[in-house]
This record gives sequence, C-alpha cells and structure tokens, in this order.
Amino acid sequence: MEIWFATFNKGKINEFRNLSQGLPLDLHLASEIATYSSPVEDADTFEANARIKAKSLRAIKDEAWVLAEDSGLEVDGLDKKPGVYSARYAGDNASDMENVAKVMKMLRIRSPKNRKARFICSLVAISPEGEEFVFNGSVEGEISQKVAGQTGFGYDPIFVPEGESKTFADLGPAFKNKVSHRSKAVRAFIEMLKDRL
Ligand code: ITT
Repeated sequence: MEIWFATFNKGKINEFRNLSQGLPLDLHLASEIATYSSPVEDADTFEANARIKAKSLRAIKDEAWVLAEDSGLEVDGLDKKPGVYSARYAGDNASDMENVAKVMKMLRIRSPKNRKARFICSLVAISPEGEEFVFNGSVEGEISQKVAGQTGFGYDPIFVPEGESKTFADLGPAFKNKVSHRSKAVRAFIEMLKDRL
C-alpha cells in the first residue's frame, strides 16, 4: 500500500516508521517531490492545519494514500500556548532549543507553579478514492523544571508524561511510542488501514 506523508519533520517520520514496522506499507515523503513545498498553516486548530497539509499533497498525489498530521504542545499556565504555533513559538525558523527556551522563560514569568501540559496530534488521511479520515491523540503531563534528555525532538526534553518523573527525551523512543499523542493517532490510522490491506 503506497502512502505519501506530507511532512518535512524528521522526528514525525521516524516515529511513524517505528509504529508501522512490519506492515506492508510503501512509505514516501513529501521531500521526494521537488515541486512540493509546505502550504501555509493558517488555521486555528490542529485538525484544520493537518487537513491543509493533506489536501496540498493530495492535489499532486491522487492515486495513493496521503497522510498529514499537525501536532503541538498546550501549556495550561500559558493559556494553552504554544498550541498550533508550537513549531514557530520563538519565531519563524526557530530551532527546537529556542522554542524550548521560550516555554521555560514564559512559564518562569507567568506561571512557575502551574506546569500542566499536553501534547496533541491530529492526523488526516485521504484515501486514493478521496475519502477523508481524522484520528486524534493526546498525552497529559507537565513541563519539567529543567531541560533533560537526548532523544526525540521538539519539546521532548521538557515534557514529563503523567505518572513519570523523567522527560520524554530521557525516557526514550520505545517508551514515547507506547504512550504519545502521535502513537495514539497513528495506531488508530493503522487499525483502519489493516482492514483494507
Ligand atoms: P510539518 O508541518 O512538516 O509536518 P512541523 O514541525 O512544522 O512539520 P507542526 O506544524 O505540526 O510540524 O508543528 C509541530 C511542532 O510541535 C513540532 O515542530 C514540535 O515543536 C512540537 N511537537 C509536536 N509533536 C511533538 C513531539 O512528539 N515531541 C516534541 N515536540 C513535538
């Protein structure tokens, strides 16, 4: 089964590959298409932004499955920011570490005590026939006091999932793939696909 993933985020790609291991999927990436560039993600929900990405690739690839996801971190003490702005919280083209530093700084200023947070993932898939499917996943946790850990990407070095004392970046990819927002959405997508394999 041919699937085209509308993402340029290597962290998302690695996690999808891990989660879909062993399945007869022929995974292709948007980066293989020289003429494709990321669309403007100007919607105010994860799902709507994921749909924008899926549809932009579907416009070029209409004979295969197309997949896109939008995800991010909501921090309660920051009025649910960075939310849909997670990739560019510290500015357009900001690095992961710059975004992490901004969350730590804003929490220190605004809400050092309330560190409750969650990751959210909304995945939109479009079948070769043009049917659209939406799968959502989230994981609750809190923002750590310190940046810690070497694995993963994005805000993983400051996100401690509920019931744990270490960050996702410290806990490692096997743990993250068991409980993460993305793993929940991707697993639901895979379950739906299995019926069609
Ligand atoms: P594409 O649009 O090309 O898929 P992107 O990185 O721009 O890649 P998003 O617009 O969905 O993706 O932004 C998601 C951001 O949220 C991402 O860059 C991270 O900063 C953060 N994020 C999402 N999932 C995460 C995870 O599992 N761990 C850590 N940070 C995550």
